[in-house]
Amino acid sequence: MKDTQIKKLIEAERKRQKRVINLIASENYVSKDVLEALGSELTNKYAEGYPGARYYGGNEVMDKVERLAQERALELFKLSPDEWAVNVQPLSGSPANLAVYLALCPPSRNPDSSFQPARVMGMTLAHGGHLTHGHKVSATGKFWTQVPYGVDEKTEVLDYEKIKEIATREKPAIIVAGYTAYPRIIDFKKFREIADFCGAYLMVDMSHFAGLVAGGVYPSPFEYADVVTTTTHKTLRGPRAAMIFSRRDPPNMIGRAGARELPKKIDKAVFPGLQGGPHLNQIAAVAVALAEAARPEFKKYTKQVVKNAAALAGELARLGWRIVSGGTDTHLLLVDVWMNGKGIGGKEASERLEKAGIIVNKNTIPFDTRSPVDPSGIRLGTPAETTRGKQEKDFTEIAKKINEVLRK
Ligand code: DSN
Repeated sequence: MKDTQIKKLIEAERKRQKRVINLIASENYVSKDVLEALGSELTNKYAEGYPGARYYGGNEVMDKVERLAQERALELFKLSPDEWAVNVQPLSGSPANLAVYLALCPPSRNPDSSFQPARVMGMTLAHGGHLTHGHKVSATGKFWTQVPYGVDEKTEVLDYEKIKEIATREKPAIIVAGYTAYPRIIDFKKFREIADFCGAYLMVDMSHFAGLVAGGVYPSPFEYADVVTTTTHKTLRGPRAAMIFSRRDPPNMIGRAGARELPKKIDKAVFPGLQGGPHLNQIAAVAVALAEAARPEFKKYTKQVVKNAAALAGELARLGWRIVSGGTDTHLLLVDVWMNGKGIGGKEASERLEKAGIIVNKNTIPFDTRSPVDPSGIRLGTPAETTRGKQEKDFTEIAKKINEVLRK
């Protein structure tokens, strides 16, 4: 590289990544093949539109790239192309979620031409939901009205009766399940029943656990959801990008006007609704990651990710730290480091850990009494360090080191 300034910065970041223990639950380390696809000449091409229907010439190769990514995505999650479609163009998770709301329940206008926002039922940010599940600071909370739900105060897990009660009362157009800081398995069947009961679409945002679904260590949402969104760079271990899967015949749409229209609506919402030219280098890198995730080694990897998270949670609990919901079934855990004033704040915890070479993020815990800028918790995840070969015994050691640093 001739640009020495950027070259130095890339080198510095490469070294930083090597030096630290990375426990950011949403990060991972991609393969050389993924990097090669990302850094390829595919970045030079405009391909607005979809395979076979582009607005620019010269797209015969790009069509093949995009179709291959679509085929691999459906195959990885064991989906028949007769039942499911997938859009691989979203640049990342936030635009993917926005595209779904735009497609399924666009804001309408009142007679006085003011906006009439539809209702999106999503988990509140403080309990583990994502900004794009309707939080007021996100466009999704400005053009849609969030119907918030959360976890039970005592158990810190989802209370499906309560969720049903809220959905029945508020009648949202979409119910979103799948979160950024929820360490437990989600009962998608129960969500389907609730969605059917109140006539809502069921959208699952599996960004965090997509890799675990692919590896067979987390239940697949596809049997129950109408739409599934996912980023591709977390447990799935691909480049930063996203995908939207949509059912050709959503159960509560069969026979109704608009049935079989869902994938078309999603495609239109992504392009031209929200985005311009797709990033085909990124889509090619997604295709590479999808093929990698279909290999037996990836299954082993995801098993280890979950075992490692259990080992980390178990040892931290043994050392006296409160783990939100009492543990984890996934790749992540939330540690209550504040413990009602007996411990330290999440901000201080993450800063101290960073100084000791352990990278985490501060995180609210359900019913947090502190603020999001200095919450009561930290979120820890095992995907990145498992990619580097760490096992349970290593995570037990990491837990000990975390304990030392936090108790100083
Ligand atoms: N920022 C991601 C996470 O860390 O979970 C979600 O978008």
